[in-house]
Amino acid sequence: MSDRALRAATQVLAENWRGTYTVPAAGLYPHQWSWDSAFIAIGLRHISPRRAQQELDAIFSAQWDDGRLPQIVFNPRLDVQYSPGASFWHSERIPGSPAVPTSGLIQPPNHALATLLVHQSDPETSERRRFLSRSYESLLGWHDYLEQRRTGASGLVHIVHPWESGMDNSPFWDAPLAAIGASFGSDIPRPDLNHADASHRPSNAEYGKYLYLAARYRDHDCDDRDDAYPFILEDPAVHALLIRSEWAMAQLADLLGADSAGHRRKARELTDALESLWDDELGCYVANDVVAGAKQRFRTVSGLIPLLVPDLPRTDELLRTLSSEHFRLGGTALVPSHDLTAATFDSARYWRGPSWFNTAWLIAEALHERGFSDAARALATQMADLGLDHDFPEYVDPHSGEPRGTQRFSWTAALSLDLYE
Ligand code: 9YW
Repeated sequence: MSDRALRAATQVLAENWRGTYTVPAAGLYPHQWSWDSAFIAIGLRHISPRRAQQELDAIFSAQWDDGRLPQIVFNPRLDVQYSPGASFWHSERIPGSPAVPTSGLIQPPNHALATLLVHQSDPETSERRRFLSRSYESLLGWHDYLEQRRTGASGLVHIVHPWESGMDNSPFWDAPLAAIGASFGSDIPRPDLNHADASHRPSNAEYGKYLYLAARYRDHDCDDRDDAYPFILEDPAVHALLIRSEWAMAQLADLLGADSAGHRRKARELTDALESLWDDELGCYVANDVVAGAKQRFRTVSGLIPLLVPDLPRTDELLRTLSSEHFRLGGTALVPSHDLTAATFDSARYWRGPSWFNTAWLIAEALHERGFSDAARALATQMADLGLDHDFPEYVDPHSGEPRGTQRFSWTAALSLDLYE
């Protein structure tokens, strides 16, 4: 990689480092986010394996007694800068919460995958710090939580809030949110709008529903036992990342001399369950609304991420969809978060069209592993160029490549380091 690119990305990660973890972006996201940290660690391992381990240690040390890894670990001193913060969740009042203030929700399970990659980058430091054995114990609890408390009769893991998908305002959530009559009310704090253009962010109506659901989940002590809870969704990317992480668990178990057969068995069972989210007409996986019993039939990048799953029966169809007019791989900036031809597509607004760097990295990885090295390299080069040219944006307009959201965004910088290997 060029010295300039290395220096620029390293600088962003240094600015956003808070001693034991990295914030996603200094103004907009001033706390630690769970799946961000895993992506950030994947990049950090190239400049400091020790810091990459600390990044994951910090999220593991906020684990709840039931095994969940929280969506956000708050810095309580910055409560007014982000909503909803520590004073909304009051996690200290919830049984089984950790010593540090956190959100009660979760984010997609990319942590075992990150742990494996971080360990492999410097096994000696990892051994000295007992990183692998400590992380493996936390990850066992995390996957148990997902596979026991968050998996229904379908065998698919489910989320209880759009934030848990990591793709907050995806069209997948439109109908399920519309079906919820209640909202949080009109007095909705939006400190995010001090840092990003309102037309790039979710709407106030969406935020009303987000806060309503978060308050309801919190008021039931985040115990996953609210029978009439109105938002239970099965999402292809969340499920695919769990499968991929279960395969990573098998490798971690082998490295530790533990039993790996159970992990492989689970990974295969989870892969079988994924088939029920396949939509033949759309040529991708879709989300399922468990409450309404209705598929959410949209093409989104979430429905392509199963490409990362080993031995996936739908690989050829997914590759066709990725190259089709709907996502135009190679003919547009990165991979759009939503179908370019859909009426619901919006090139600027968050997860309804813009291209994100974490999902591009996941797709590039999948292409690389499947032997499409040219396509993988082209995507990687695009990621690196767009990152450097636009000061590491949060996301970009898929048509123009123009930056959207905030800038100096940590996973954009971190993952660009990974691609220059
Ligand atoms: C928010 C931190 C997070 C990401 C999510 C992204 C966004 C938080 O930012 O959610 O306030 O909307 O959607 O994937 O983890 O970078």
